Amino acid sequence: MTATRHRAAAAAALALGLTGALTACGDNGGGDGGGSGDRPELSVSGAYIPRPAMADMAAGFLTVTNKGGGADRLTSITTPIARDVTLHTTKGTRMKQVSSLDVPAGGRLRLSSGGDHLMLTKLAHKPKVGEKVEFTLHFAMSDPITIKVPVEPMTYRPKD
Ligand SMILES: [Cu+2]
Repeated sequence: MTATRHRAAAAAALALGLTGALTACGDNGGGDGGGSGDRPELSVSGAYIPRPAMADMAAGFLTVTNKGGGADRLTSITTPIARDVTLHTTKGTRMKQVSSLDVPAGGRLRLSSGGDHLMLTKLAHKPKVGEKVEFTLHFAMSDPITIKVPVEPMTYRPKD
């Protein structure tokens, strides 16, 4: 049972190209012990929600920076203010819902006005300027990260 499970996990890790995860299984007697060199190291900055025009839908923007040597993916976001949060990419003027967004190793995932974004629907209430909304970001590899996201005026643009 355990061996089967382990093999399944190893196969899954292989399929994803996660050699670091395999080393962590400890079967190969490798000497370097893994370290953090091939793992993602994430932080979140610049998050905000523009005050929505409508009562039932809002957008969200933020940046996830990855200082680690391993890639990760943002897979979902949960928040008390919305029953549904979806991830959208924007190509030109077309918006498409996706199941995850890449956070490249040594790079960042930037969600910004006019680009990729979060869509909050089924709102518990309409967010007000000055309010802080809790977001929990879920990733394929890393532990969840919880942040407080300020609601900003519709015209707000981040400085960078
Ligand atoms: Cu959208």
